Amino acid sequence: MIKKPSILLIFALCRLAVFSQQAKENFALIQPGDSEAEIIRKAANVTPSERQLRWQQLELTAFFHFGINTFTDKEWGDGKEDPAIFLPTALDAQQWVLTAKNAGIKQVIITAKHHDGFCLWPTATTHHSVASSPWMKGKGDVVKEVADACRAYGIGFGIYLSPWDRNASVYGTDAYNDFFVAQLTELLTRYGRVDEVWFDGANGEGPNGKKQVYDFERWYKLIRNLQPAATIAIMGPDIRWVGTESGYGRETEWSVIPADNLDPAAIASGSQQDITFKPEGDMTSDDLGSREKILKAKALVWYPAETDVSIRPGWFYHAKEDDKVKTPGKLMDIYFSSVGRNGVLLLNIPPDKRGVIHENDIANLIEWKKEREKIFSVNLAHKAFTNLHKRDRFLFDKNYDTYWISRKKDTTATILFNLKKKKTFDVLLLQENIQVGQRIERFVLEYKNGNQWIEAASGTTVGYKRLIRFQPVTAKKVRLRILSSRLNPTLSEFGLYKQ
Ligand code: FUL
Ligand code: CA
Repeated sequence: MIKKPSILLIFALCRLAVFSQQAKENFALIQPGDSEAEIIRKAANVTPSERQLRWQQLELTAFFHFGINTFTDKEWGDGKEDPAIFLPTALDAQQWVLTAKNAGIKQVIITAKHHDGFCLWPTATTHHSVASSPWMKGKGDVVKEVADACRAYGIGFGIYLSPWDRNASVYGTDAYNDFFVAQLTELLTRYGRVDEVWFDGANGEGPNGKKQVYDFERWYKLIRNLQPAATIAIMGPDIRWVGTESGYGRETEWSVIPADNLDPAAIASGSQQDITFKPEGDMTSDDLGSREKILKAKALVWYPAETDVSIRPGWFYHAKEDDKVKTPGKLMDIYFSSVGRNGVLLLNIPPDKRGVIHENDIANLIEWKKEREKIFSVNLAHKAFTNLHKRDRFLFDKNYDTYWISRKKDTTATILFNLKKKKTFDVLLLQENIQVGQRIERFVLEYKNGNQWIEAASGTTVGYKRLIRFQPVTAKKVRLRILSSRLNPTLSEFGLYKQ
């Protein structure tokens, strides 16, 4: 007679299956005796968690900074504002989300509460909210309007909830952590799926101001529990601030960087992606993840860069900045320097006092989108003959999941592209498959002129996406030389374009 397997045995088998699937992790511990080669091998095998991968592939996301500051014409409110001044005359969150969508943006984040403490949703935690305003006779909910519009248009939805709160009377006491948890709980349970939670590190209290110890760990656990797919950004475990608010990321941008506070005991309880702490260490210098840095590390994490910038000088809308909206050319430059440097762009588009996005912003966004489409619609290398045999078609199939990978022992590679005829191009696109790991350390693009190979462009890291602009080149034979890589490199896509 066949004995029924015990529940315990089934449970044990299930766990085994889960663990074997999780061979890929978004962290690695470095042991004291690890050789240089072993550390490099570990770094090359760190990969994004599912939520980090989804977020990276969005490429373009938007912020909507809107709130009491929109009506006081300020950037930072002091929390003493009268909710009676919050009175948008024609608020239309569908217009906001559609504006973003028409610009090619895939996810938006609403400032549910900025530093002034004014809540854009009718919270039970404070009277300092839209419920106390004349807008819709106190029956309105901006967060809901945005969430509903996102769902209607198939756009990701995220919330910004400022830890620093200049209105809450409990700020500076233990009770504030309960207050914050109550606010988060409302936001994470009332509006359906939340894709990103953005915690700002800003605090202007100064040396004599209120001191608040944030119970981040409790907040992270709550988010993982209520919205497991949401990435937690900036003061959080999943996404790192690139380090400036200019829109320009690093030339060399590693998504795998040291995290010296990664605790082996915490890791034993699960993978880093579900461990609820923010990696610590140097996050703003020029070099975060070079060999020199990782060789000194105690642990490594996948902690990718988000590049936030406003389409206007300020984060909130000011009529006096209507003629200072970033031009399509400037937005393009930012695109190449954020998305094109292994980052995700978080572009702020602040709605005005009417509660709509101003026509100047819309015009520039649409033009920017058109110009992007013009550049990237035709890959001039498409179906070029290469020296890669069968795997070459993966480079041009517009499918990120299919990729070329060099032989296991190769940490350099030369890929020859024989274009069908002479073409003129001035933009290079490279994408590594980060589901395998970020590996490429140095590359050069060359073209053949007579008998000579001449450099057109060169760079260091690639990561999820690398874009480089260069002087126009006309050639039939082109080659990409990967000069250095951590283990064998991959390429999901290769592109040559003309601006
Ligand atoms: C900063 C804040 O102080 C600004 O007001 C804005 O929200 C920006 C995105 O982050 O830290
Ligand atoms: Ca591909």
